[in-house]
Amino acid sequence: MTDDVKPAGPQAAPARLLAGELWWKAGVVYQVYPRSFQDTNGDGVGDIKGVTARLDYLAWLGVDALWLSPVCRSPMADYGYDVSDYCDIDPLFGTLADFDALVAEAHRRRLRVIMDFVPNHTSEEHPWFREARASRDNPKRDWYIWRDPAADGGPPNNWISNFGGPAWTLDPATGQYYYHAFLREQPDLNWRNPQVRAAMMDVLRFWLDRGVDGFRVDVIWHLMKDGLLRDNPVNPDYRPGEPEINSLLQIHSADQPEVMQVIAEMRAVLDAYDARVLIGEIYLPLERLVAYYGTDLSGAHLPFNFQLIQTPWHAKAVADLVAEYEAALPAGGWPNWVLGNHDQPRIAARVGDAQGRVAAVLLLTLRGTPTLYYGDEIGLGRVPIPPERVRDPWEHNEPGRGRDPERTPMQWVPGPHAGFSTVEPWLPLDPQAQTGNVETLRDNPTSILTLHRRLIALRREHPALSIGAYRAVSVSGDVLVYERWHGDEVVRVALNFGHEACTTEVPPESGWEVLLSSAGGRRGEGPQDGYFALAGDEALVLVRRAPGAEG
Ligand code: TEU
Ligand code: CA
Repeated sequence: MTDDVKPAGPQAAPARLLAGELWWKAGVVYQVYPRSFQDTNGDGVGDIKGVTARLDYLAWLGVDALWLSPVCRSPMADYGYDVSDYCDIDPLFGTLADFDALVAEAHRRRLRVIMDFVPNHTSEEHPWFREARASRDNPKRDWYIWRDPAADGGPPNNWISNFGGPAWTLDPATGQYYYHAFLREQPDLNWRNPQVRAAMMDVLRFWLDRGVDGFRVDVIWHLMKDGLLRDNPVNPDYRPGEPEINSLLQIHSADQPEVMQVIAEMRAVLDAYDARVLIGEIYLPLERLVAYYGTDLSGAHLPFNFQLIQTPWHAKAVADLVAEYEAALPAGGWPNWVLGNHDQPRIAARVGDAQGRVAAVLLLTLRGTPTLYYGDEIGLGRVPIPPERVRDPWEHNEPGRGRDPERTPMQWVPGPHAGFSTVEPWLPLDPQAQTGNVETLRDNPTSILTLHRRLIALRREHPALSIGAYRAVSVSGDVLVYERWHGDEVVRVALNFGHEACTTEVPPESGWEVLLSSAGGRRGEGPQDGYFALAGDEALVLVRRAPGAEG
């Protein structure tokens, strides 16, 4: 058997449009940060036509859905997470027609499109907020969260912005403060107001009617705040150097029980359409996270599970995490796993290039929907950002917290600007772009890109990996072992989180063989005296074939 992976056009990919909700259960989601995927008009910023131009690549890679970070109209104070019109595309990214073409072209390739929905706050330039701030008795005033100053003239309570500094800004003209969980340019909507809810449900329908396959809902756990806006208590475990937001326990500013009702309303809107998905962005501890599946699964289909981002990179810690997560899931709740996104240091930067391969095997073999962050499949690491090129406002507020290093342009070819643009891009390219790019890596049988493509293909070939059950096997030293099974097929995964070579034992039944090694090669290899060798930083995917079965 050989390990060759030949590039193939989308026509060579097996059918991937799965019936009903299976598409988001068995499929792989790929996050595109549109500013950084592909520029087509030479302004150094990625655009929608660029995403469309790269759909063949996504089909070749084998993913099932793309999630697009925000492309709606925005003054870009937070790079699209500050929306000034929910029903239009920002001219920087293109037009509604470009968007429709993207959806049509994606669907033609059997790729689903998931939009980013940012309902917690608007831009300060949204017409709703312009009206709201016009006067205290404006009909839209109550669409946002306004309060009189405290007795000393300061903010109404002690809440802190997620980007540092106060979460309240005084509007001098009307003499009241408005609340913003993020930038002052991102006023929070008042989700207790039924008109706000109705308007936002209409936004969902607007995009559903255009054919989008689902939403990733930004900071969904933030939508409802304490009705009395009580002070948050001080965090006794806060250590200097952490983001300022961690100095308070966010018990009153987010994660209120009333939010479940809002999410159920969103779900009801989606459920009136066929097989659309609702994904919630939620940074909460496990026991709170799983509440977002909702009573009788009336909540988010997939409350994003960021636990792998927050757990130390050790076999035992990851084993414990998987066990806790599997145990915490509600009956019928479908798991999901995330290794990185546009807010988090890249996986290769966190664990190194060698363990980055182990991480890819983990992400794509655990039970649950994986979300892959663009660029991780070519091994992008932390890209250095010179001070004069900083873009993220968080970096200006709290130096060191900036998210630019994980938002740099995708690298397509070894040529100028890595094929991302014809001009200098909005953020610098990885200095290693000449070697770390799609064209260079795609025909290399041992590249990180080939590893991703093979893992995604394996999930399609082996239902044990995409929809099979999960069973923990062992954790000993640096090696974590688990199994996935479906029908009579058993797939076993052994991950070496250490740099030293070791071995992993398989049960005495015959028929074990290697399906994939993170290092490439070894396919079809059997055990030696009941053991498989594991190199340092190597992960193996094994399969047990019934004796006599063809491989
Ligand atoms: O992020 C929410 C959010 O909580 C993160 O910024 C978080 O504070 C941090 O990254 C956790 O380590 C979402 C978007 O993903 C982000 O890009 C936006 O800036 C933010 O909401 C505001 O819309
Ligand atoms: Ca552009």
